[in-house]
Amino acid sequence: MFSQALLLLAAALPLISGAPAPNPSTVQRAPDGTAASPRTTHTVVAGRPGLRFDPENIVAEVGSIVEFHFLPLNHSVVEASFGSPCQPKDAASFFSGFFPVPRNADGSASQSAEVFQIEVKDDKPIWFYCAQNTGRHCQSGMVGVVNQRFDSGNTLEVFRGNAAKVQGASGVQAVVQGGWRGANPNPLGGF
Ligand SMILES: *[C@@H]1O[C@H](CO)[C@@H](O)[C@H](O)[C@H]1NC(C)=O
Ligand SMILES: [Cu+2]
Repeated sequence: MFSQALLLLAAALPLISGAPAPNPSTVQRAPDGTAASPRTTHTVVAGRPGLRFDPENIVAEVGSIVEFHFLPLNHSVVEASFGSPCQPKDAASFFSGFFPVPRNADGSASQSAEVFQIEVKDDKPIWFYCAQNTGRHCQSGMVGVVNQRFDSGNTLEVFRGNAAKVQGASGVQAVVQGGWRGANPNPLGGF
């Protein structure tokens, strides 16, 4: 009962103060006092079709998981800032490491036995790119975003356009960080 009252209060406060009401996913995520809220997993496939993430413009509620699956040949995902498309946002930016995946001899779909997961910790946009420099994946458009602000000029198309203008190499992090890399819990995910 106490936490329910708290939730109602939290929902009402912004109305009193004149600030925008919280979006439903923020309210939904408030602690319910009994168990953690179930998490939604959003699957993103790196390398389909070609040098792209699919989907590449993801809407994911706070608290949900974005799970990257990797196709041939050798992709990765790194967090960037909007203003600097092919470089890590900062020292703490997530980095999946590279996922070398051979093509199946018969041409059928193959994907890495491992995935990389990040948690959506707040409702700010999360810009990301593939740091494979062989073939200049970021500069070729292998970029994406979680929770783009659709009322802002900072769109995925502008980000991709700026990535295409990057002259130098893409940046990587020294170590896998900022997420979880491990055995694919959903081998058919995204297919
Ligand atoms: C995958 O790409 C990374 C970065 O370019 C490279 O260091 C690594 O050797 C590649 N792995 C394979 C098996 O090609
Ligand atoms: Cu790539």
